[in-house]
Amino acid sequence: MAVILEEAKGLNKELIKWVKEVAEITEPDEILICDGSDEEFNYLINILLKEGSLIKLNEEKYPGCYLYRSAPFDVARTEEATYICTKKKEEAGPNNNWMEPNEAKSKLFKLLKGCMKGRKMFVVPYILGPVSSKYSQIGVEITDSPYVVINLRFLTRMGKIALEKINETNNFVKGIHSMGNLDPKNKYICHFPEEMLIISINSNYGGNSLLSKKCHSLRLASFQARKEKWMAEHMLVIGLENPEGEIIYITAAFPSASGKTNLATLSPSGKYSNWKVWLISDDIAWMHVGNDGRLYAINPEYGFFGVVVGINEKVTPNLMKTISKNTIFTNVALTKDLTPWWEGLGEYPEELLDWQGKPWKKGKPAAHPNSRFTTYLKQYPYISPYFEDPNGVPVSVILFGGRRSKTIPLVFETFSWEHGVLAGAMIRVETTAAAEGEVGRLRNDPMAMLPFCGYNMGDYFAHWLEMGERIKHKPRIFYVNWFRKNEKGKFIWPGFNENIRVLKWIWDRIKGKVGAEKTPIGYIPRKEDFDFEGLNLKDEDINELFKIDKNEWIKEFMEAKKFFEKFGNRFPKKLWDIFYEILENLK
Ligand code: OXD
Ligand code: MN
Repeated sequence: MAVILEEAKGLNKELIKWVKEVAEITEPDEILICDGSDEEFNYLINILLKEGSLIKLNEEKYPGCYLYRSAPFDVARTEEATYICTKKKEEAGPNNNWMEPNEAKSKLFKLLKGCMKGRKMFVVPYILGPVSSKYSQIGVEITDSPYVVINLRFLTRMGKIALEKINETNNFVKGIHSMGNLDPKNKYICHFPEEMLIISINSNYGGNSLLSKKCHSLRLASFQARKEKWMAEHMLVIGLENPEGEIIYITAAFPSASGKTNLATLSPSGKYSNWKVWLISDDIAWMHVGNDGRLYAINPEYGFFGVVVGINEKVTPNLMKTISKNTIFTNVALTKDLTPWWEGLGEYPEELLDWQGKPWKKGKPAAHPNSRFTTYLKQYPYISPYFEDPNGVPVSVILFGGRRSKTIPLVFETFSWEHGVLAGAMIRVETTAAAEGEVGRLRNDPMAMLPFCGYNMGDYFAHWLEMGERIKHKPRIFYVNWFRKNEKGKFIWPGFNENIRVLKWIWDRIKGKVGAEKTPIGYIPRKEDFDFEGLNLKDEDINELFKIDKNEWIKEFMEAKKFFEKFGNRFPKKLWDIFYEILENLK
């Protein structure tokens, strides 16, 4: 059970000093050091139940599950309020909001002054990555939000185990979070990568407040990874096993709410039921070059914080099983049976409370489109036996992708690592509800990292190229798009579990079993090598799925050019060379 600071034994001196400094500014009533025990979890749950923001769900149907309702205006990541505070503005780059560190701190400390009066301060030590891995890192999040603490318990290895590690290393990332008064005008999520410090105030939404996730695992980690020559990426990691029991490991970078969780939890069925997809990560990968010259990936996280909308028994049965116990649902609807409900689960029930707890009205969303579930990755039936391997898994394939209704074919293979880097850098996708702002607008989102790269993306592209030089056995890079639409505006590709067919083609490519058709933008499948059987796709649909319209692609390149030019001479010349070579071929 969490103990008050004064009674905590064997605490790291540096940690005590910092906690006291933060407490002096924020003035909490009590400081509690979290140990991650069940008792502590129940204590926190009771605080939220009493406060009324949490509801216990039907214990018979959803054992150990709760529904949390957030403030209605605090439901997604706020990119406008997210800053990288490096000494020099160019370090943050045109891809980030920037504030000078001292200016940021003086603004933030004013907001933090006395913000925890009448509240408890929770000190949450956590480990990112398998406990015994040399690639793992430790962080401590100070927060006044019990919701944050219960989420961190799922998402990280937190509490006692992390406190013990801090004493071994004396080195940890510092995160300060306060819900403040949730004032949207004074919301800030600030990163100080040169000091490994994060300060977030006035939001309780996961991506803004669970500092281990985007803030530490991606923004700070990507900054550090460049210096130390490894990679922190917004990528899922899976093992693909064929019927003979051979496995290859695949990572995939798709922008937020674009199907990463679905691919990570793909359940092959029908004629592919003798294939398996093993889950290692649904959102983030940390990758290092191993002694054997291959690229190895670990998942820094311990749990899911995934989008719920669309999950159901039919298409995502294993995921449905995973979230039917020990899960925190945020901003879903509620049936009169006290079970959670969201769009995609099935027919609308007769009686339903929407995500704000009001009677649901026809025509309106019942669950928020960015409603989430938080649970342990280990609850997933096909969690990889290598999930906790301290060395990680060797990556053979990297996928890029995103939501595009036009232009991008179902799948293409890039010509080389460098061309793969260019393809990743050219990702342009339709925006989703995971971030505040307009949904469905096309924006550049290189490697799905635009909101998460903690430094200048010009340098980030150069880092990818440099990593390519260091990796002797490079993963092959492919690009996928499940979301192409036909003239009638309908999705052509069935997606979901049928995506196994695309993975099978990729498998055959890297095993050298099939050839491919060379186009100016990469290799696409020959129709005879790709399994369309049983999908009832018309020839014209198949043609559309793989169509490379040169004019549309030239436009795509022109859009990329505008974007790349923002990075001036930090954009690698090597990528310009490949860019113009392909553009010439398109013409
Ligand atoms: C997430 C996101 O929550 O990308 O994973 O927004
Ligand atoms: Mn994500």
